[in-house]
Amino acid sequence: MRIESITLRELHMSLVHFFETSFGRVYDRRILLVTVRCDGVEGWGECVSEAGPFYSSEWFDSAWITIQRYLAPMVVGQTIEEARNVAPLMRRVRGHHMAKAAIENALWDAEARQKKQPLWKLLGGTQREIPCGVSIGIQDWVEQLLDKIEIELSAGYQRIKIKVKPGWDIRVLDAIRSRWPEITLSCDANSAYMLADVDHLREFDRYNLLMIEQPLWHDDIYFHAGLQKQLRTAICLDESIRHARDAEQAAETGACRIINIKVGRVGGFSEAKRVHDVCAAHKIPVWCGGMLESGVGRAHNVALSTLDNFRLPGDVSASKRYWKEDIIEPEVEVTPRGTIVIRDEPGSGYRIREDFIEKLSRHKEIIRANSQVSG
Ligand code: OSB
Ligand code: MG
Repeated sequence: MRIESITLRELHMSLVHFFETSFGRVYDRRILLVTVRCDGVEGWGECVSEAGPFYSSEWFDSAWITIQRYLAPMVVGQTIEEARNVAPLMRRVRGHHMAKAAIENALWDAEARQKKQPLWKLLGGTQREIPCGVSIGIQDWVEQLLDKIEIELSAGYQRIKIKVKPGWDIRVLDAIRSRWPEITLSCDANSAYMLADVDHLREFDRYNLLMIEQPLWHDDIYFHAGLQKQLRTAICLDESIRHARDAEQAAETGACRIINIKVGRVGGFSEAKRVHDVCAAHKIPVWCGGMLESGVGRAHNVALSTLDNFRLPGDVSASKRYWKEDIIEPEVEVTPRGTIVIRDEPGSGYRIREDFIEKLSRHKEIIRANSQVSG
């Protein structure tokens, strides 16, 4: 595959409902789309960095400029055998996983289209229907949250995950369990607690949770291992798993019993597959996390979720939960059984609505061969 050019686009899309985590509330998203052109075929990827450096140190502008100044010049004009061979070309840049993933994933998309194969097969997936859960943000009132849970349960979702933080946790879990003693329920702290909160965190054990996600620091594994020994509830790591070696370390230290894989966080499909394989070897089930993606990233999450160790419902849910109108066709839909049925068309299985994307675009930049790597 000869990489002829990389196009960056910035789109603005309003969320149907605001989304609040322990680090803040968002109403809309700046979507960064990456298009690669190889041998006349286009592949699409989405950079999942958020508008600000809160979930991770990467954010929209840092990703854009890192791709423009460093990553794109390292790969444009190069010829690679397969999409997974692009990661070594970008290795000199440290970190910036979400920026790298957008390029690598766009190349996987292009490779699948070139080979007229579904992306999920190219990735090595086996599951033809994937289980879905939802992630519900912090609300203004508990009643509002209960109403939302009711809606998602009626839609068929197999697992409800709520965001928690000090002051929005025990009282909320209590209200949910009083109404629904049996549903599959988890919570995500996005690093809102400290080791000194261990007694408080032990109260979570009363609610029969499937897991508690990332209770402590975003970059910690060691202290999570200490915490896991003191909790009955399984810890799931999200933020602190940046690559396969982190997953290995988490498994060996007993820092968690479950891992959430976000393809952007680990730097692309090839590393996501390695994290998946390390977890499988250690009998740690994984599930696919979400970053409020547009259809482009969502379709990639769907494809990744077909790998066989994705054994728990992911945060991969229907387009309409996020957007009035998505940029792919058909939109991602969830069955009344709370699953997504995998599509068999070549590529991601979803058509990119280029006209609509053009209408939503605020900025566009094309990087072609001969541009120099700065610095
Ligand atoms: O921690 O999983 C997270 C969204 C933004 C940043 C971090 C997280 C999330 C979600 C949303 O939980 C999952 C989704 O896309 O629905
Ligand atoms: Mg999380």
